[in-house]
Amino acid sequence: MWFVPVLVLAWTGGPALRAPAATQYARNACGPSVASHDVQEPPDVEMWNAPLNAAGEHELILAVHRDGDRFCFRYTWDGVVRTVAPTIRVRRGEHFAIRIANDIVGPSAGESAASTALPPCKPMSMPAVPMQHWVGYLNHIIDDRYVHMHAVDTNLHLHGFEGPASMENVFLSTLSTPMHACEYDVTVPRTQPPGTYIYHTHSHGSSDVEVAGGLDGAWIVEPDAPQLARSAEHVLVLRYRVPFVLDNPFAPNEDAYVRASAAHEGSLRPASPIAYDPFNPPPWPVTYPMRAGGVAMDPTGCNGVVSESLVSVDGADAPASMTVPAGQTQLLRLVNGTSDSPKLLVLRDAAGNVQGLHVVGLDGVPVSGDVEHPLSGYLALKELMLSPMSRADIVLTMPPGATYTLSGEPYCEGKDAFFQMHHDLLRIHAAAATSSVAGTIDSAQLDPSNTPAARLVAFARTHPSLIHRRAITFTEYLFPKRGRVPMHYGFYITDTTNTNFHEHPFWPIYRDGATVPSTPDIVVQQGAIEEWDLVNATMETHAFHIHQMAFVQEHSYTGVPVTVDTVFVPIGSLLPNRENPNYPLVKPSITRILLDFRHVPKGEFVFHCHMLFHEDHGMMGIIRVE
Ligand SMILES: [Cu+2]
Repeated sequence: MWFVPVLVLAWTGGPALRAPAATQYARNACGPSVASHDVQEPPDVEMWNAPLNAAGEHELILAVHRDGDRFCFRYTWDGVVRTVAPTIRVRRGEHFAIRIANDIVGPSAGESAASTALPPCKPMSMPAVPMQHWVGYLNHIIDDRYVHMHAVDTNLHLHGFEGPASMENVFLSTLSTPMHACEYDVTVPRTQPPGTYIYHTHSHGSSDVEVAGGLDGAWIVEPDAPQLARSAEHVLVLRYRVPFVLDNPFAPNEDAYVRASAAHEGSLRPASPIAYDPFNPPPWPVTYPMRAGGVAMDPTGCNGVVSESLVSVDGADAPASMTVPAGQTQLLRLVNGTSDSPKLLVLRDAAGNVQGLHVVGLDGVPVSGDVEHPLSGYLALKELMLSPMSRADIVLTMPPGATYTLSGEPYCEGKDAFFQMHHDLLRIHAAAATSSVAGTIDSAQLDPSNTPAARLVAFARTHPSLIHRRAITFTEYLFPKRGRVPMHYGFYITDTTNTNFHEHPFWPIYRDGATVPSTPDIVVQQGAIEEWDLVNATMETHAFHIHQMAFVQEHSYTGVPVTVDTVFVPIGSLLPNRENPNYPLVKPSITRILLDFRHVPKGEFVFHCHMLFHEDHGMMGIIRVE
């Protein structure tokens, strides 16, 4: 939704979320805010060098703190207390432990306890709240449950991790034990592709506020034999600047518009569900009007009135600045660490000419499929669409004296969403090399029809009877106040292949003693290959992500199939609605992906929208692989 950064500000400033205790303890816990344009790359933590815990595992203890709108991981490394989220480096096949201690509202006992003394963590259960029903997509029933989550719980997700879900179980909560700490015992699968990943907190209902405030960082799976010196690698995390700064201070007050939208939803009368083809769904009225309360939406695109939060590069104000040696191959590990902002990135030289981006890896996965030489092959792209939590590994060799600028390009996230304005994010200067240690590497342009992603698509085309298809639909609403339940959002992700669907928020239910819910929304057989049509029936963009696996996006802005773990889901298109011109119809967009469950460990995990405001408001489902 378009209000995200505004709401981040409003919520975190509101009395409901003020820390109830230990305010003095939390203040300054995240160190000083750095206001500089010089990129300071995050410190490396090599897990194989981490101290041993009581169980004899290499262990990193990350204590989560809050200081106003900022959140941070506080940890000790080499005897120094640090508050910048580390780049966690791991090796394929390696075993280690990460402990998350929850110090948001005060010091946790689990931070200093022996690892063997930590009780197991239990899931965060949803509170008992009444269910309300509304009229939803295609006249189906919405099962709405409103909860207001306080940003006091936290946990850990290793985004892109392909091992068992039990090792980074996001259903668990640090607040579920008296010690307020969870220990994650992780073994990196030998088959985990070498590349750039991201870790972040995943506490349902507060992930947006926490990740927007700083609770994410890169984790890197090292190749078995490095192709480049570490000094030629650069970890560049795009994050909101905190304190938040809006880039359009002229946005009007949209309160009346919001109220009109909610009142409209409340006025809809139940009607018979209409018959439909899940894979060719009919147009359906939008949730939000074209005009209300003096705010008029532009039907051709963005209203242009909604502010976006400025982003930083590794905490440096944009345009940030870095210097690299000329004539030597550099590996840029670009990470979109914003909670809600897809970024369309372009690289230009000083004369404004677009430079091809040589992408060797997307979302950690080498585009060539060559896990022994992950930098050996690249796709040349003119632009890069990075959804929240998406990563791109780029090789770059610059001529002496050159300056290239990486910018976020203007584009419209949809009638009901942000207008992304142009921002120069990073200037890269090439200085004469002072050493000849790191040279150039051979990286060849790939034949896009012969990547692993292209081969899986070709297999699916020639074996349609082996492919199980689903339609997964994104919808969103504003509901009016009813009784004691205030006006609120509902965001849903629904398997609409099932023609008896009910839109409903993420709502896990656990049997006694269980650490995963017994209420999956989707059940998949291990060994299956599935094709999912991601149906966007809204006028704002979403970002699909599923845990424990990467998947293939069949068609993308790149023009070729690519393997990713997070995918941009563009808006539908508007059509006139004769019955109610103020609520035009949306012809849904369809983004098609292939999911190969042949090597996905059995278990329960989640799929969700990675616009974290949406996830927190329900747009998440539970999958069981059995
Ligand atoms: Cu979304």
